[in-house]
Amino acid sequence: MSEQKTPIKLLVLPGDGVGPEIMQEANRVLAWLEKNRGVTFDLTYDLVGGASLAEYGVPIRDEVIEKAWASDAVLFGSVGDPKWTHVGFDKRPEIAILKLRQELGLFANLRPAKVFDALVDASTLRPEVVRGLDIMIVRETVGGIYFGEPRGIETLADGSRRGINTEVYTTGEIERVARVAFDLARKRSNRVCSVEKCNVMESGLLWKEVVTDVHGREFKDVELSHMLADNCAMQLVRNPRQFDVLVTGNLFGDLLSDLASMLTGSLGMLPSATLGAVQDNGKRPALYEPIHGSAPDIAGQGVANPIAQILSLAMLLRYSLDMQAEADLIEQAVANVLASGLRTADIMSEGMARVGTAVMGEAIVRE
Ligand code: GGG
Repeated sequence: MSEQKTPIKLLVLPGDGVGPEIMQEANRVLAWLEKNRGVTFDLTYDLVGGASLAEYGVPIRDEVIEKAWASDAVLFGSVGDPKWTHVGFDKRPEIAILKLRQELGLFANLRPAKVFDALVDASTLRPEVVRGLDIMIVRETVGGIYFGEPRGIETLADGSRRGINTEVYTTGEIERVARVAFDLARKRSNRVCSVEKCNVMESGLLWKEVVTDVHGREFKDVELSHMLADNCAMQLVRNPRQFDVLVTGNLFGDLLSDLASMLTGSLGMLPSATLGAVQDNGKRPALYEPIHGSAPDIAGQGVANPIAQILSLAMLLRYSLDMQAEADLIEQAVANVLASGLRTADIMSEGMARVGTAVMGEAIVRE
């Protein structure tokens, strides 16, 4: 990286639970980059989720959305706090991330599931099934059943209640996320598997049709296959290395990526990038966050795994700033630290050295 003059504007939103602890470790990496790679960050911090509810009475303020638009990228921690479980839906901490995705139009959530050599034994599957696993799940994030109307809980004439959510996808929403998946596949092993439930869902039928059309029109060089979501869950556990890029809707992507995380050893290992459309000014809104939530059961104990947060920063460097060498350095540092035997509790195995959040973060920076 050559000497860079204009500071890179990052909005940093640590959130709830373990969010602030793991963000501190990503901060160490940012400080290292400033010191050693001639880059300057202009960091703005703000509250989201339960932390924002406690201070401002809302999970996210409009001002935070505006700050996100004004930034080069958003680095997000995690949201969720059991204290706010019994409030109305619009007062849940999780609304913060859903609203950020919606307002910034962040429609493509890239969730890589990669097995580090040192962690093959930490996987829930046998080492020979997961060694070298490297898949990319592309999850649609602003449509589908999370946002479709009608939705709500209504009381029926007999006094019983009915909860409603609706799965809705338009051709445009499917086309743009399919393009992201095909583009990514071209830079990888050139294979896309599109996942839906077209045997029982109209939206799944349209999903399959539209992905097939986009493929036929623009990406004939990429190998395309289709799979039902239930079969995909089974295949991910049976033989995950058959996949390269998976593209799917909001709900299936959420479920399948959590499943895939266990193939890598822990939910604490998986980073993500959520990308929007390139704007007229050439900027592309983007948010980077671990796929895991706030883990309130271990918050404040200094034991959370900071790797997903640090790898999310590596994705930010790669996708928003085109700092490929620096992203590679971070990923290699994580691999080396794991190879040296350091483990947080979630990836601990016999004979390894158990460490807390800060020691893991420091070791990655030192490496
Ligand atoms: N870092 C991810 C996070 O905080 N997740 C909490 C959550 O509930 N997210 C909903 C979603 O990813 O759709």
